[in-house]
Amino acid sequence: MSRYVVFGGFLGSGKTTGMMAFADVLAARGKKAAILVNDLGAKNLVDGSFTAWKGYLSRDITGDCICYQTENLVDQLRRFRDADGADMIFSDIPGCGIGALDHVYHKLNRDYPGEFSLCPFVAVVDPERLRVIMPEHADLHLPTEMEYLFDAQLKEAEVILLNKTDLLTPERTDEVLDFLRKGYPQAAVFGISAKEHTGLEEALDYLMSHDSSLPAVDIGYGGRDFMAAERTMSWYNRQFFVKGPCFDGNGFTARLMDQIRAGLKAAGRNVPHLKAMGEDEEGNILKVSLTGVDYALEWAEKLKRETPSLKVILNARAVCESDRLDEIMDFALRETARQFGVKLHIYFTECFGMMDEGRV
Ligand SMILES: Nc1nc2c(ncn2[C@@H]2O[C@H](COP(=O)(O)OP(=O)(O)OP(=O)(O)O)[C@@H](O)[C@H]2O)c(=O)[nH]1
Ligand SMILES: [Mg+2]
Repeated sequence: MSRYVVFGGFLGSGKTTGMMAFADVLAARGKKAAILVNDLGAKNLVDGSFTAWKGYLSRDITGDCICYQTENLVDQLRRFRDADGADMIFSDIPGCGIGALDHVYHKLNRDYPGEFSLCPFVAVVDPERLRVIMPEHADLHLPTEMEYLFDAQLKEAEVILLNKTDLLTPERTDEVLDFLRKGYPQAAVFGISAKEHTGLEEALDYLMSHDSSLPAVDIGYGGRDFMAAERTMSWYNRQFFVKGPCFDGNGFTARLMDQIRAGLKAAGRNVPHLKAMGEDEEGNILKVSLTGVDYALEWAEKLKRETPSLKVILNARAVCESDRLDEIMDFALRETARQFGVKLHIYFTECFGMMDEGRV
C-alpha cells in the first residue's frame, strides 16, 4: 500500500520545494516518491511544469482544490500506486486553502477504507510570514483577514514543518519552534530547509512511521472569517511566447516581475506568490519567485545564455481585485516587451477573484 501525505501551508511557504526535497531523500533510500501538484485554475501551472522538468514522477490536478475532486484524486493516487509503484505520494493544496484534513483525509478514510495509508497531515510554514501572528505582529502589508488562514492552517496540522530555517540564526529558529510548539501543541514540529536539505531525515522518519490520527478539528471552514480572507485574493495564470532578436530571458523575466511589483505597490496591493518559468528553444529553463512586493526575486533556475525565443508561464496569487490585477499584469507584460523590443504571442490567460460572481 502506498503512503499518502497532504502538504498544506500558505502561499510561498515551500510546499513544492519541500515535496521535491523529500522525494530526493526517499530516492536516496531506494524508495519511489510521486508528487501530485494541485492548484486552482485550468492549466499552465508553474509548479507542475517545474517538478516535471526536474524529472520527478509528477502529475497535476487542476481546476479546483483536491478537496472537491475526490474521484479524480483517487484515480491519480491509484495510478501512482498501481502503475508507477510509488511508495510515497505527496500532494499539496492551493496555498490559500484550509479544510483538507476533513475534505481529503476523512473522506478517503470513510469512502475508500484501507486503500491508502495516510501520513500525519502537514502544514508547511515560512518563518517570515509567521511573524504576522507571532507576538511581534509584523506588518507585512497583508490584509488582517489573512491572519485567520495562517492560524487555521496550523490548527489543522498534525505535523508542522518550519521551513526556510537556512534564513534564520539558530537562536531565532529555536524561538520560532518554541512559538509553534506552545501555540499548536497538537502538532509535532520540525525545523527544515527544503532548499539546503536540512532537517529532512528526521521529519521524513516521523511521517513514514506515524499514521494520521484523523483528528476532528473545527477551524471554522466556510464561516465568516474564512470567506473574508478568501475574498481578498485573486489568481492569475498566463502562458505566452516571446520572440525577439536574441534577448536576455532572465533579464526580461526579472523586469516583468519588477513591473508587476511596481504596479501592485502603486495600487497598495500585494502578491504572496508571483512565479514564472521560462523555457528556451533548447529546453533550458529559468524559474523565479517573488513572495511579496517587499522582497527580492528568488531564482531556482537561470538561463545560461541569451535566446531568440522564450515560452513563459506566469502565475500570480495576489491580494488584489481580479480586474485590477488583470490590468496590472497586462500593462507590465506589454511594457516589458516594448522595453526589450520583443514580440509577444499570448496563448492563455485566466484571472479570477476567489469569490468573484459567476466564476462557478
Ligand atoms: N531560503 C529558502 N527558500 C526556500 C526554501 N523552500 C522554498 N524556498 C523558496 O520559497 C519560494 C516559494 O517556494 P515554493 O516551494 O514554490 O512554495 P509553495 O508553498 O509551493 O508556493 P505555492 O504553491 O504558490 O503556494 C521559492 O522561491 C523557493 O525557492 C527554503 O528552505 N529556504
Ligand atoms: Mg507550490
